Amino acid sequence: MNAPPAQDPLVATVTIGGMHCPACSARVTKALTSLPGVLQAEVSLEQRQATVTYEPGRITSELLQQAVVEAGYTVEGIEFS
Ligand SMILES: [Cu+2]
Repeated sequence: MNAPPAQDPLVATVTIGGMHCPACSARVTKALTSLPGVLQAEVSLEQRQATVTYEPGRITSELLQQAVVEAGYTVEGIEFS
């Protein structure tokens, strides 16, 4: 048997303002995936949302917001599910 699995990853949905084109969404994707603890970030330009999969306990709304703002965009809402 393999080692016991780590805790199940969690998902946050971030609504982002200021994205206009695929280069924008790529920039946001890169900013989010570079956060320690983030496993995956899928950014939808059309829906203006990022779906962020992360390891429990390693991500806060402040960290998500900071990454997006530093990339040059705004956060309009964050939902943890
Ligand atoms: Cu753009």
